[in-house]
Amino acid sequence: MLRHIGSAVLLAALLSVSTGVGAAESTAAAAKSGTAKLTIYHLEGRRSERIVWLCEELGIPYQLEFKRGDLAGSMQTIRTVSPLMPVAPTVRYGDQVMVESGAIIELILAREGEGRLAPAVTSPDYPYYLQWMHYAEGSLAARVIGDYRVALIQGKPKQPTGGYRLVNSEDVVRFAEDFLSKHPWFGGKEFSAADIMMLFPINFAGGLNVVDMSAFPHVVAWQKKVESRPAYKKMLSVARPDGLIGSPQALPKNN
Ligand SMILES: N[C@@H](CCC(=O)N[C@@H](CS)C(=O)NCC(=O)O)C(=O)O
Repeated sequence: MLRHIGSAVLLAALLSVSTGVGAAESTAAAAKSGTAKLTIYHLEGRRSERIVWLCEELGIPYQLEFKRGDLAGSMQTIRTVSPLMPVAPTVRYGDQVMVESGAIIELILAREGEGRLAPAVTSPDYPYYLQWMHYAEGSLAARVIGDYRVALIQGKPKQPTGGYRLVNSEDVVRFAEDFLSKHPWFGGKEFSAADIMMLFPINFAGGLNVVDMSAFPHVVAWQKKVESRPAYKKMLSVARPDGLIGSPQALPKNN
């Protein structure tokens, strides 16, 4: 038991604040405007990239706050803004502070999207869009990160015996694969914010060997397609200037 608690604490550190990456540099302000109403408190390579990417797709101004190369320092800044729920993304929008990337994206789209990056509510694509917007965190990230944590501690999770089989990381990616074999984007016919939501957990699943992505060619093709978008590349240049840093430890392949 003690071993498990110790491992969980170690993992929380790996996933968030303690990376052993060099000394803190001054806060990188990749702001497009000093007067932006949106400030994004960011950790390089983490979910806050979704908000930067969204803003780049929409062409709306934002102020980006993080300490380059220093995840612990960036997290310290986040703690000052959101002490009870220090996570990335945290944003300040006007005079309100908000967490939860999906909700932040919906807010920005509702107020500033002017109908972009989401199908019309009356479109047959709208239910798909909503499903994947929520699936990204609710089903996909939850399973993938849960399975990853268990696998780090005790190897690949075993299915319980007795006939009841839990949905696992392969299952949640397979569902995405099936959808993408019939639709070009998670929002149906057009690229949308649902694609922005889905990329982080898909990259986590494949990049850390939680799921063998070679079994899911439509997902891999979609990954390449979204990562080639100019707005995604712009996001990388401002929000991940030194590539992925402080990545959690990958699982052994085919573990
Ligand atoms: N469901 C949340 C998850 C936020 C979250 O857990 N972010 C990670 C970075 S990707 C984090 O800040 N982790 C810090 C920790 O768990 O201590 C969202 O989508 O915004």
